Parts: sequence; C-alpha cells; structure tokens
Amino acid sequence: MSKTTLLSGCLSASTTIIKRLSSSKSDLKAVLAAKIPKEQEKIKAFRKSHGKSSVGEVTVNMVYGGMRGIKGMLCETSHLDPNEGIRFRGYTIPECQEKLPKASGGGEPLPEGLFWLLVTGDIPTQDQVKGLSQDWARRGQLPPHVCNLLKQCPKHVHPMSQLSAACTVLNTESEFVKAYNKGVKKTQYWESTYEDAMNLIGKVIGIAALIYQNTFKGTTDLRPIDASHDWSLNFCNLLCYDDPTFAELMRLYLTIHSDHEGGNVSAHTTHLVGSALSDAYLSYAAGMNGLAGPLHGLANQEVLIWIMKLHKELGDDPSDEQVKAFAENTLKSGQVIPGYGHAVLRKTDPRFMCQQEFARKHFPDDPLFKIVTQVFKVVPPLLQGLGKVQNPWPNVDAHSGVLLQYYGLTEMSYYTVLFAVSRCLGVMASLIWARALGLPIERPKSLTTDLLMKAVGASSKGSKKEDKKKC
Ligand code: CMX
Repeated sequence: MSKTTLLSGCLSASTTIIKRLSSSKSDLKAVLAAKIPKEQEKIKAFRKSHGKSSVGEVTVNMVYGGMRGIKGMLCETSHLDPNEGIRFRGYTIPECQEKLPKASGGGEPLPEGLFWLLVTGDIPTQDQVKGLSQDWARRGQLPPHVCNLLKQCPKHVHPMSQLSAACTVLNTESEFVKAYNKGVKKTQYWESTYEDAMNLIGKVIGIAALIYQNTFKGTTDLRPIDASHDWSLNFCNLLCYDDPTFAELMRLYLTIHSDHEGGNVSAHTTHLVGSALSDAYLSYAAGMNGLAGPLHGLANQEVLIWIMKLHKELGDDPSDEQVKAFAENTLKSGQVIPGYGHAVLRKTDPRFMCQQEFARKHFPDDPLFKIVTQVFKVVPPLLQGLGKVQNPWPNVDAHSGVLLQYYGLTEMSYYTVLFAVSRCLGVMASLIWARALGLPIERPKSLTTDLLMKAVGASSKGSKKEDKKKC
C-alpha cells in the first residue's frame, strides 16, 4: 500500500479498504442491543426489592482519605480484588491470555477480544474479533482539523496534553451530540454513544501515532490503516515499529491496561464527565487528563526515568545494597518510588507479573530487565519498613517502560499515551453501559469539616464558626 492514500499527512483508510469493509461490520451492536433490556430488567427488579439496603458505612477517615473503600459506584466491566488483582467480567489476566482470540501465529490476546468481553460479558469468537478489527479500521480516518491541530502543536507540549486536546476537538464528529440536538429519547442514548465509542477507538491509534511521529520523528506522514490487520498491528504500523514481537507486546499491553474497575482517576473522571451527558470524546479527554498525573498513568514514564538514572549511576550489574541505597535516596528526597504501591491492590499486580513473563520469554538478559527484577526484590521490604505504605508491591507501571525501551521505543514522555490508547477500551465500554442503564448525573454530597464534626457529635471548638459566634 502506498503513501498516496494519505490525506496531507493525515490518516485515512483507502477507498479500497473501505469497500472491502462495507460488508464486514462486527455484530457487537446487535449482541449488545439484545443484552441491554435484560440487564435493565435485572437492575429494576433488584432496586425494587433492595433499593434501600445498605452496602456499607462511610467513616470520617474515608471522607478525608480520598474516599478509599466507599462503595458508591457501579462498574460492570471489571472488578479489582485487593489480593487477586483485576478480573475482566470475571476473568483473570491469565484466563484472558488463555481464552481470548489471538492473532494468527500469535500468543497474546487481542484487545478487540477484551473489548468484546468488557461490553458483552462473553468471550468472543475469532470471527467476531475479526469483525471488530475491520470495523475499527473502517472508522480510523481523522478529520483534517484534528491533524492540523496536532501538526501545529509545539514539540514541547506533553504528548498527553496533545492527546487530550486532539480528542476534545474530535467531538465535532459526535453522533451523540447530533442525536441529542435532534431530541433523541433517553432510552436510545446508548446507540449514538456506541457509535462515538467505536469511532474514538478506531481513531485514537491514528491520533496517538500522529503525536508520536510529529513530536519525535519530525514527520506527519502516517502509513494507511489496513483492514486485514488487527488494531494493535495497525497501531504498530502507524508508529513504524515492524518487529512482530513488538506487535505481540502491544496486544498484551493494550489488553492489560484497558480497565481497572470504576474508581481509579481515569475511569472515574470519564464516567463523571459522561454523566453530565458530555459526549464520549469530551469524557475520554477529561479522563486522560487524570491519567496524565504522576500518581496515576504518568508513573510509567516516571519509572523508566528512575530506572535509567539508577542504571546510569550504578551500571549494568549493581549490588542489592547499591539499589537499596539508591531507593533510599529517592525516599529521603521526599519522592515516591514510582511503580510501587496502589490505592486498592495489596499484592503484586498481575499486570506486572504478565509483563515480567513476557520479558523473561523474549529478552531475559536485558540489563534493564535485570534491574527491574532486582528492584522487585529490594524495594518492597524497604517500603514495608517505612510503616505507612499500604502496598509495598509493584503495580502495572513498574515494568512497562523497560519492555518498550527494549524494542526501541525510548521516548518516555510518550508512554502514558500508550496507556491512554488502551484505557480507551475500558472507559468506552463503561460509558456505553452507563447510557444503556440511564445512570444519572453524578453528584455526591460534600460536607465542611464543621458539618462533619456535627454529624459525628464531635466538638468543633476552636473552629472559625465557633469563634465568630463567641464574638
Ligand atoms: N513510595 C514511597 N511512598 C509511598 C509509595 C511509594 N511507592 N506508595 C505510597 N507511599 C506513601 C504515600 O505517599 C503516603 O505517604 P504520606 O502519608 O506521607 O502522604 C503513604 O505511603 C500511604 O499511602 P498509601 O495509602 O499506601 O497509598 P495511596 O493509596 O495514598 O496512594 C499510590 C497510592 C499509587 C498513589 C501510591 O502508592 C504512589 O504514589 N505510588 C507511586 C506512584 C505510582 O506508581 N503510581 C501508579 C499507580 C498505578 C496507576 O494508577 O497507574
């Protein structure tokens, strides 16, 4: 396929590809349409019989402590057990690796399969997954104003800011906005949201690739999307990474970063913004602004910076004592050890484990992989020794950078964009369901400290209000 199919440096699916696809749409929407009424009925009946039952108490510490442990959200797509880790619609990561369809000759799950699972709760067939790959490819073309915005973006703008800006202005394409403005019924909101979600997933790889090529490679020419390729392979092609093992890594990477139940910053923000009936593009962009924080998705960038610094200072084969001293210095300077700890998990993240497996299989002797393994041995006892860290074990971000750099993707400020591409699957699956279930605008109750004190019968002596009263 030649680059003549490019639209002034902008991603386009060629006419031949579109023709090939016109008869090969996946039947995901039909499967979903059949499931929604049953789910609505189930929830209606459940709320009728148990709507006023309590699911737990809220303590003062929870209010001050980032709402940890408050059961106040619905998330159908995945559930995070503190000890076991994530289950996507009931399936663990090893189960997904075993059961989800793979690319021809490949060993890793296709993210298309995971998306099907997140949306429907069912493991898809190879044909259903193929249909999704083709459907997303068909939707891959970017409108010129999005390409122009990215092309004009100064190189020092962080790739995550570029992603957020591009996805925000992509809402010119929103089918939901069009339907809403025409007065569509609430029961049909999910249909146009589904189209937006699928279009966004189709386009996000082109946006991400354009950010990469423009920022780091000095070009805005992208290879065309090929409908005979899966989503990850197309993404690798757009990035110009042709190693088939890198495509396998991407399939695994884009699968495991997709969803982590509802309360994490990116998923929660996407849901919150979506609950105001902001369209899928605005909701996703908002969520990704949260993913861009160093305590969340940006940690993958921070980890590799930290590992590279360690490697530069200590060389290829540092002793455990040297690694320990390096980590202690990080803590002494008031910083966290990036890639370690979690708000919910209390054991090593299974997403870390499967990335470790991948590295062990494909490049066991890489010096940076050895350092990651050594840090895994040295850092947990160190964090345990601080006496305040709830989870001293590595999370997903502790490993991903080392895998990416091995294949030559060394631009660390880009790493969170890869996380964001994957997270698109989870948050879009949830947004479709939020609209299908007619979930209302989110509006939790907040309290002032004085009101909290009153609520639990504590004395608010010394507070400004009390002082005022005395005057
Ligand atoms: N290094 C040093 N200190 C850490 C730490 C780490 N990796 N993880 C937690 N702590 C500290 C906290 O900063 C906190 O200290 P203070 O009380 O002095 O403020 C204390 O331990 C208690 O924190 P916690 O309850 O264990 O953790 P939280 O739920 O508040 O925060 C997280 C969770 C992930 C933000 C935190 O562990 C952290 O900052 N980790 C490093 C950054 C990181 O890897 N983030 C990625 C998480 C995965 C993701 O979302 O992508």
